[in-house]
Amino acid sequence: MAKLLLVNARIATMRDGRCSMIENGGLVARDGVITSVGPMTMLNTARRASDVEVLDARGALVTPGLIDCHTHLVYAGNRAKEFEMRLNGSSYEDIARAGGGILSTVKATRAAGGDELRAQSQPRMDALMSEGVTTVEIKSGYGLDTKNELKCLRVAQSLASGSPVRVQTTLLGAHALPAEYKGRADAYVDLVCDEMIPAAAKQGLASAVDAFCEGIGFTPAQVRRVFEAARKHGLHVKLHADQLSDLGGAALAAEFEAVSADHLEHTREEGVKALALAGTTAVLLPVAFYFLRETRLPPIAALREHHVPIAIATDCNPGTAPCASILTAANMACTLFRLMPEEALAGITVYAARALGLSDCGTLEADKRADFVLWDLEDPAQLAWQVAGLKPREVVFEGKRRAAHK
Ligand code: DI6
Ligand code: FE
Repeated sequence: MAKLLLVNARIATMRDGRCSMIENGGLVARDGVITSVGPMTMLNTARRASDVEVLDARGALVTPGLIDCHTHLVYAGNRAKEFEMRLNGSSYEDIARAGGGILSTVKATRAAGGDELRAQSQPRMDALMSEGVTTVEIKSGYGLDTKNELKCLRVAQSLASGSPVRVQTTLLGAHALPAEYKGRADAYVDLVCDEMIPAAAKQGLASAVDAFCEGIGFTPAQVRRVFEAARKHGLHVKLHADQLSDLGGAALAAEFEAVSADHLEHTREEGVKALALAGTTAVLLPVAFYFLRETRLPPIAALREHHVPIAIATDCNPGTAPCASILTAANMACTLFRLMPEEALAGITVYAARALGLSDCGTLEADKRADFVLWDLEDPAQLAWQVAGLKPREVVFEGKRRAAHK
């Protein structure tokens, strides 16, 4: 059995969302799973057996592996032209209604073969991993027909093969209405429910289903049908809810016991209460807020008051968040949404795991995966304080050491 012994570490376990540190701590992992964590004096540090690898942290700060729980990082092309259009005064919604936006990425993504799509997506995955990300959620949503949605999910899964990172895939067939279904949104929703969801479930290509509930996306009634189909196939649900307008998305997600409701800028207190009752995690996406220069803040005070767990993610996508940096998202969660650094760090570890319905990662405790990151930092708050440019000393994936990307 492979055993790893981490010694001389300052460990922020993130248990209960807290940054409280174990000074002079250590951790024992066996076969990729943590068996104990605590002060060095309490650990069984017997290291005579030849199969024990000792990792001397030399006083490094150690956090759980970071988790990006909301990305659309598999896509082809870029949207720099639309960025220029917006700088000249068009709105994101105007561009979408004129057939640009998501649909322009759909065109490029459909045209790309699987290898090409993988080659274009890989650098975004590498960028996340270089910051200490050990688990990434990736959504489809730029294929918008069965063949291309499944292609995107396969490419997403392939980014994890030959790599230590864990990928969780989500089918987002109900992201936008493809041009060939113009005026026939319900027929497209039939395709999502009757073909895409069953195929993705059968082929093991997705563990969750998401939808874009919005004026420029799908109505609550259509989302409901998508969720019913997901439920029938035993998949988790999550929702792009109340990003640009309040269609009651948070309450709808809660009604289906969604693992997460994401964005939430326009969610009102009833929606927050519904999330709390359902145990749904709120995922906040400050990079999209920044990039669209939004002004309406998500209901942070109400989320805190009702004890809704808050996760933070990049939303990495070409239209509203061309950003493959989880630490930038954590920083913006503090600067733009006024989260405390401890909340931001919990948002990219323990609560990000919860937003994915994962109970085996996100904290450093016995029985969790031995995914952790060594940082040459004094204070864990520095992870959210620094604006760009922070890299870990080393990342350990399931108890296996891997030198950090430079
Ligand atoms: N909300 C978003 O912020 C992204 N998708 C979504 O449903 C934007 C996707 C894009 O513009 O390409
Ligand atoms: Fe998104």
